[in-house]
Amino acid sequence: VQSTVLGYPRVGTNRAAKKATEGYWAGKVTEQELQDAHKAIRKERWETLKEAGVDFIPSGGEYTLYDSLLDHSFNFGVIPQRFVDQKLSDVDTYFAMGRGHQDRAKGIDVAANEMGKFFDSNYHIVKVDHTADQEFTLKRNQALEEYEEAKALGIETRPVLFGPVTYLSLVRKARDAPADFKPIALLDKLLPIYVEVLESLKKAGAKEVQLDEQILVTDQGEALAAEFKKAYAELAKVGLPITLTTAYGRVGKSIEFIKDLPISTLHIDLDREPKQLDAVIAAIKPTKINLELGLISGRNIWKNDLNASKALAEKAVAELGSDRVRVGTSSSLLHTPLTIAVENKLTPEQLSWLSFAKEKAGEVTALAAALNGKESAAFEQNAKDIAARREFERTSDSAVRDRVAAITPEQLKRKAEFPVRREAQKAKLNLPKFPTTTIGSFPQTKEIRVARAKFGKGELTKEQYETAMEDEIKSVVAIQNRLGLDLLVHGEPERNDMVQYFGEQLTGFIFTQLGWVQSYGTRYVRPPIVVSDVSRPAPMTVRWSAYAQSVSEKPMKGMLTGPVTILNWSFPRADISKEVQSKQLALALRDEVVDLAEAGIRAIQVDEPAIREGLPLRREDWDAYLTWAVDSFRLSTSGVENDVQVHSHFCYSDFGDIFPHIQRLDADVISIEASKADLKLLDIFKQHGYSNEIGPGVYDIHSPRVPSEQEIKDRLKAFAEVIPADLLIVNPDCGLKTRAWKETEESLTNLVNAAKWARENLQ
Ligand code: THG
Ligand code: ZN
Repeated sequence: VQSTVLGYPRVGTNRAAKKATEGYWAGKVTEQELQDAHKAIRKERWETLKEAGVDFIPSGGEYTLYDSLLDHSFNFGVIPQRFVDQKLSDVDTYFAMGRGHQDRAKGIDVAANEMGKFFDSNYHIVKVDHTADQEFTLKRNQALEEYEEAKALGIETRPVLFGPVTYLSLVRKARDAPADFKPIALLDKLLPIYVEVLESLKKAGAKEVQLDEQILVTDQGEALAAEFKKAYAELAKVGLPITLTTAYGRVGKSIEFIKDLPISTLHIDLDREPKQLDAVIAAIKPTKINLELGLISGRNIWKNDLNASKALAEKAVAELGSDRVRVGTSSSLLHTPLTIAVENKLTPEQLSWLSFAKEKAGEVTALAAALNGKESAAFEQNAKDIAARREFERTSDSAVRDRVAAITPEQLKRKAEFPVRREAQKAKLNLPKFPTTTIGSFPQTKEIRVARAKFGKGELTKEQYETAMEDEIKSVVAIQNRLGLDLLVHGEPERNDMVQYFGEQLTGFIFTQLGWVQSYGTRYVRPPIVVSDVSRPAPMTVRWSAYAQSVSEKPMKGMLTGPVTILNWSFPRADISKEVQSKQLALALRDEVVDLAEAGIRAIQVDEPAIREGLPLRREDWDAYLTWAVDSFRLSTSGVENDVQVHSHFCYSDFGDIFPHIQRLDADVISIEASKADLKLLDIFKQHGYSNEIGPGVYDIHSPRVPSEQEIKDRLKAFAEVIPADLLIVNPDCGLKTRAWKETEESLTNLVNAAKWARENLQ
């Protein structure tokens, strides 16, 4: 039984990748130094996996300077004309495609390709535009280059690429392409590039290639049988054994055609979907296909129960024989932090529960060794650690458990229906028509970050820090008054990450010092870890919101992160369901919402930007998820009187398919991203309608560009054609923390003027 790791974090020790790349962007690192730094990180990764004893070590298309889907497009010569026109160097063209490029002096201003969430993870891929007449050329053979780079270090690797069907399923079609064009139609043109890469790898001595076809765990994958058949028949002609990998879910019915593909090995996810093992074994048993068992989770940070994994693997060995079975990670380890070895604030007990990428590589090889009949100390230690964790899990907080068990249907409902609440809120808030507001955060200036860092290091006393934050809040309130906004916010200067901030104030979470996980490009997050039952020992935000209200005549909106988003952007515990964890969070937030209202806060926003991202990949699983996700939101917001206006905000607009569930949240006001040129959102309204108040973002905050007053008027006019004018509120499309003050003030001035115009001119 051999061992495999599908992919590994790209961050490097001490976040070397981020430092090198951002240093290059800032002009402080030369291109040669940039490339050398990344080469050193690749070496470090390969050596780590080699030392761990992994048999199949990944190389090629899973390492990247920005994003690996972007790499594939660039390598295949898919460079939209607007980037070619800038005449930048290759590496600058590549970065421009990922993050845009602006250089006023040189007259360069080109917007990035769109980003999208990678399956149901918090990682973003860059989706390059493909035209209907797209041509492909092998501009760069990255898989071969990196295979040879590893070989020169004496390390044999398994080159990785996205499979052609998943590649074409994930990229974007150009905006001006015909409506019925889908990139998958380009398959015939793309296959010769893959053949060329596979031939070069075979010639260079590669033993096999790993083609990632995660699209096979989606419903969409089921409709692609013909494309898979065609693609793999073509690729198999090269004669290089193909390992086809799936991850993030179950292959489901698609196994019926997968088993007939001319591949040598199939990889399946047994972390998320252990139940699929029997069906997959039964399907491939009569074939010659090997089975790679994705047992060590690429999605969580818990130590694997090696004995349980061994039992599953033994089942496969009994059916297929040990030559046909391999064990590995369930997905790339890109979603996990690098190593627990550098964590110095976690207790030995906590550390004994956890396993990050490096430790997971060790689990993979310990499991393989055990299956090969070799006793290892690691295996024995694992059994002890798992037993200790199970013991800990039994020490539940009975008050929290009882409270979740006692949730009643009444707790999921506001006291009255929306029309009644609306009248009560109107009387209390006294807002004009087309009320203006913002999503919550204002620019996080350097001074704010410095103050927070100093407080963290003990260089500022609690009192000094709180005074600094209060001064900032006072100033943000004054600015909003000067701009003429109607519903104010405190600006969130006291917050770091919108999930971490709440996690830190709840019991049941632990935090890493250096557990960085890539979110996109050079941006990382440190997801909190849920380790036990969650509760709120004390109010979390009331002090700041109450202060802000005390220095404002106008109503102040309280700001919270919703239960589903806190859970999605954390590492959940594995011993109880996400539903229960989400409800525990919801109860903690419910208390906060009630406390805010009692402190005189009349509007409270509970953000759920991750509710769409957490949607299961299989439609048949949607209802179960949406039921508890929507119930959790309702539980957190329904404890208040009718006159408290509940808001919610969603960052991504791709929720056409779940819009009825957004309605079911029954927030009094929602704000959503709708500022992209194509305004797909308006179609959704035309189709479904929406009965509560709504603020479709009137401009895109993700760019420093200031929208003109006319532009915002035009947008409001377009919205008013599909949404009743008296339900419309006026806001930017997301929080302003990544923006500078200058453009923020200019943009909001235009927004306020456009709203005044709307009051006069839109019925
Ligand atoms: N929080 C969390 N997840 C998220 C977002 C978030 N996922 C989706 C989206 N927002 C991702 N966006 C970002 C934007 C900026 C950064 C990370 C994710 C970022 N990170 C800093 C960095 O890499 O330098 C580190 C920030 C820190 O010190 O904590 O800028 O808002 N959980
Ligand atoms: Zn947002």
